[in-house]
Amino acid sequence: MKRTILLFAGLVACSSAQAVFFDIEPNNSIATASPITRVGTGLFSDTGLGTLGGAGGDVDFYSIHLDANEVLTATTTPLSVFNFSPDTVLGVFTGDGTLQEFGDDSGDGTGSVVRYLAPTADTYFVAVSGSPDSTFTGGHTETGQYQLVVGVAPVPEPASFIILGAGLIAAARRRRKSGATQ
Ligand SMILES: [Ca+2]
Ligand SMILES: [Ca+2]
Repeated sequence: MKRTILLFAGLVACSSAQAVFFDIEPNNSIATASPITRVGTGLFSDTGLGTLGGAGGDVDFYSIHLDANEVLTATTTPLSVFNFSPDTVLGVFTGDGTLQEFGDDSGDGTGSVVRYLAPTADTYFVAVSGSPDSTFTGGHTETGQYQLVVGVAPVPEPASFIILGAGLIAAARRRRKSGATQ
């Protein structure tokens, strides 16, 4: 019985940080962004399959909530021709439409990476478009399927390091003391 409960708890812990999000058209603007829904708080990762559709000019916006001091990392991998097509660009926007981060080619292909540190708790927007559409307004002819992976991690505050450090020192002292009495 105990093992069943532990297994169930483990499954809940695993599933709480994972889901799948979708490229739901129309999502060519912040106002119509497809949602990436976080479950719980803290560490999070999620993946979705998106398509730059039509004859080009498609842009896909995704919304995600970030707390203050959380780092968002997003990557696209071209799938129609692995690593090369569609040639993507990636952006992170605040709700007022201001582009905060931009990425084009990363690594050995034409997929993209962006990293962003959220200054305040808010809804932010990850945008995927085709190269060379650096304004995310559809100025490109790229088409095809891509994988979008999104990860979120809180940045530890300096105070946490101090508390953690103090805890480790205290634990080491306790261990040394108990070792001395044996
Ligand atoms: Ca779209
Ligand atoms: Ca690119």
